[in-house]
Amino acid sequence: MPPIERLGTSPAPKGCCPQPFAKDTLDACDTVLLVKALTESLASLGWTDFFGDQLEPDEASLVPTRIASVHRDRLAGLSQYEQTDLTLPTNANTGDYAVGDWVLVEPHSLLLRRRLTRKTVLERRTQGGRVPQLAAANVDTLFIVTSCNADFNIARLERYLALANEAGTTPVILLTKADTAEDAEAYQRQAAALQRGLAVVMLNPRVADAAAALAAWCGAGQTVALVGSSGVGKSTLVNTLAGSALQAPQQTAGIREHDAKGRHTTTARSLHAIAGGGWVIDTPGMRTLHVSDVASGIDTLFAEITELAPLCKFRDCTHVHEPGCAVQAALKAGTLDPERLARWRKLSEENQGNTPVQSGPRGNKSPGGRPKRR
Ligand SMILES: Nc1nc2c(ncn2[C@@H]2O[C@H](COP(=O)(O)OP(=O)(O)OP(=O)(O)O)[C@@H](O)[C@H]2O)c(=O)[nH]1
Ligand SMILES: [Mg+2]
Ligand SMILES: [Zn+2]
Repeated sequence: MPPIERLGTSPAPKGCCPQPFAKDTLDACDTVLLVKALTESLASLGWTDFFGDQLEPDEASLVPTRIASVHRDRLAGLSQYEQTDLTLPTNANTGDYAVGDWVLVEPHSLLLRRRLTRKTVLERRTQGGRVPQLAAANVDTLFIVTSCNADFNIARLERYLALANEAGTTPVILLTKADTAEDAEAYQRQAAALQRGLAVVMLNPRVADAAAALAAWCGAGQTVALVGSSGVGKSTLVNTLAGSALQAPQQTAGIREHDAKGRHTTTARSLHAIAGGGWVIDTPGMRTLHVSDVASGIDTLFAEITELAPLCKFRDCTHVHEPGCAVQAALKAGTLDPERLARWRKLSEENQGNTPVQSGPRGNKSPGGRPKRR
């Protein structure tokens, strides 16, 4: 992995012991300045008190490191001092870590000692997969990228939104390839109607202006991640956000003309510095997105339905045939879109079907009771 220059400090030689903890060689004033400078640089990597508060007193000599890329057999990390491959603890699997994770590393051996609890985690279930796959961790904003062409699919965008809501990240829809569409505004209108207060940004990832259009969500200490189908322009946008400092651009490739499908050019997740501050995570294009354990994410997405449910006569109303159903009443009154209700029903049912049922102490079953992995 090439050095990331924006960190400002020249990387220490591999395995070199970081110095912030050798305080006895400095006077008190130097120590305060040094600790302040290091904290600022850690903060620019996305470190906050949320992670600092997790450190135990005997962990002061370990180096906080952010996972920069995850491969099948190797993990790369980024600290204030260097970028380096990390040594995994025995029996650990690279699949246990997500790009964006904070871990504590031994300075000499580069042994990964412990992962810190995540503030947010994006995970998805693959078809038939028992354990959800980790997409990215500690992400502040999820850029859901789609194009103004055959890739644009409302039901799929709603799945991404449910995932982002559940993960606690702010979703923003990015619409690319407006230059190839006849009526790009129609795509923008449809996207904006998907969730209350949802930001939708139309941009061309190939031009430098794209960075300015996203400045509100980027900046020092912020982490954004890009998700979406193959070929929508995620890696092109990473290269534009990284700007001229980028030494090894992400590979990009044209799409198939006849159906606008991409070629799955990106195959691993990776973290990149944004020229104006902050970090962006590139991810491989997803073919399908199955939902599981995202009940509250669905509630936020379909707020107009969620809000009506308590007004129904029966607490367990299915909003299909029950008397006194506020949802059916809204449908009849024309204040609720029947297509939204149909998609809410389909997504909720799929989510319930995929969410493990937990048995309580008396054998009571409660859906969605699985404790969240963080
Ligand atoms: N005309 C036009 N082309 C674009 C735009 N955005 C991206 N492209 C092109 O779309 C193609 C695919 O872009 P990539 O950045 O490789 O797409 P990706 O989302 O990273 O794809 P995967 O890595 O396969 O998931 C490239 O040829 C880009 O130049 C746009 O707004 N307009
Ligand atoms: Mg890509
Ligand atoms: Zn009802």
